[in-house]
Amino acid sequence: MIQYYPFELLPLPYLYDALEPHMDTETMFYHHSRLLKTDVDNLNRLLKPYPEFQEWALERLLTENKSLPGEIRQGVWNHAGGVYSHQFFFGEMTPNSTKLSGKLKDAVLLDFDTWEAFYEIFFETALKLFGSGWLWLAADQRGKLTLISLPNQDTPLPKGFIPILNLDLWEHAYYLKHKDMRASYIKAWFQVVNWYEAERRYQAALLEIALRGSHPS
Ligand code: MN3
Repeated sequence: MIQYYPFELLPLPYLYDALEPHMDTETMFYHHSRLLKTDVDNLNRLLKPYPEFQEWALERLLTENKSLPGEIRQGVWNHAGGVYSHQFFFGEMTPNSTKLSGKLKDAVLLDFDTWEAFYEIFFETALKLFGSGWLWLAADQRGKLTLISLPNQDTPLPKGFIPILNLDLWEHAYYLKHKDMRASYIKAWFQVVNWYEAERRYQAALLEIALRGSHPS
């Protein structure tokens, strides 16, 4: 879904308590209804005096961020990044049991050798990210999977990567339930990843890469 100003707080695709016991109700409630809402409101506030940029889709505000006026560039980067990253994150979790499958499974095995090796490197990279930020699993221009650690609300979009999964590693994402034990949060997140959604995203990424290839910009 392509989104434009004024941006809205989109509902979660499940109830706040649906991911229990892995993702607790209180964290999901505050994370969505307060933290994401704040990013939505701040992004709208920044763009309100700039009708010319209200026509830009959410992703364009990130991919072409450097073209924005200096006085709103960093703020839009932060809050559009927050809106994009959180919608993406909330959209990739499910109370249902799913399994890595399809083309994404083939790519994981090709690029990381085994599921166990993928899990371990993902886990260790997420654990090591210093401070607040996100770990992204993304496809590069050739469809190869790569892990990208980024600080704050930064996204890998401006460098042409196509995100497949992202893990919120800000303390607000886990502190209420897991306190300072980031490792137990990462394990819990793996229990609720929607691998069917990840496969859908990866297939869409492959299509986008094929289209880019046939229409070089
Ligand atoms: Mn967050």
